Amino acid sequence: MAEMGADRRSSGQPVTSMKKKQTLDLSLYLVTDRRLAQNRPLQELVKRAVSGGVTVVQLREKDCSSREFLELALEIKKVLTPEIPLIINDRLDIALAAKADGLHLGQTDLPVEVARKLLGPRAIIGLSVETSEQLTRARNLPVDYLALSPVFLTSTKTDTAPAWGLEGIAEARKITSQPLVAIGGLNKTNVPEVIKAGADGVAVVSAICAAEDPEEAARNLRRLVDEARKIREI
Ligand code: TZP
Ligand code: MG
Repeated sequence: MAEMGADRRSSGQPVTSMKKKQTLDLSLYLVTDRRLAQNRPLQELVKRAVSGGVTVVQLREKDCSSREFLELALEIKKVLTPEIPLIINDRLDIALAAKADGLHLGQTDLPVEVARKLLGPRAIIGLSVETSEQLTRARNLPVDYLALSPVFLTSTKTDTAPAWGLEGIAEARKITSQPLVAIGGLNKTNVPEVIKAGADGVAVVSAICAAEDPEEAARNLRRLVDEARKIREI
C-alpha cells in the first residue's frame, strides 16, 4: 500500500511529492460541512476560503456514502494548491484512496498508532483531545497536532465534552509543546483571545461554511489570527 504523500513511478520507488509535515501551518483550519454550505458546491466554497487565507482543509462529512465521500475528496483536492493539506476526518480508507495528506481522529476512532503504521511517516495525523488527561497521554503519540475540542460550546456539534474555555487553552499550552488547534464556537469575536491564550491556530466550521462570503470570512479570520499572534510574540 502506498504511503500518503508519496507517488510510485515506474521504478517502483516512492517519490515524495509534498513536504507538508515540515510546513504544517494550523493558522486557519477549515472543517467542512455541506449542510451549512446551503446548497453551494463545496469545492467552490473551499476554493474561495483558501483564497481568503485558509491554511488547512479537513473534509468532514457525516451524511455521506463512502463512494460520495471519496468523490468529494478527489474534487476538493483539485481546488487545493500544493501547500494546503487535505485532511480526511475519521476515514483512513478514504484518506488512502484519495491520497490525501492526512487524517483527523477522535478519541474513539482508530488508535493513532495504528493509523500511523498504515499511513506512514509523512502523513499528517491529528487527534482531538477533550480533557487534560487525554492531552497528557497524547504526548507520546505519533501525532502532528492536537485539536482542543470544544473550546466553546457550539450548535454545529452538540455531542461534545465540556468546553475548554480560554483558561483551558492556557492550561493546555503549559502541558504540551505539541501544535494545538482550537475548535468549537470560534468566530471573529473570540479568535484573537484564543490565539493569545496559546493556540497555534483556529479550526472553524460555521464561521466559514455558513458565511455569505466564505472568502471574506476567511480573510477576516486569518487577519485576526496573524495580528493576535504578533501581539502574543511581543
Ligand atoms: N469538533 C468539536 S466542535 C466541532 C467539531 C467538529 C464543530 C465546530 O463547529 P463551529 O461551527 O466552528 O462551532
Ligand atoms: Mg471522528
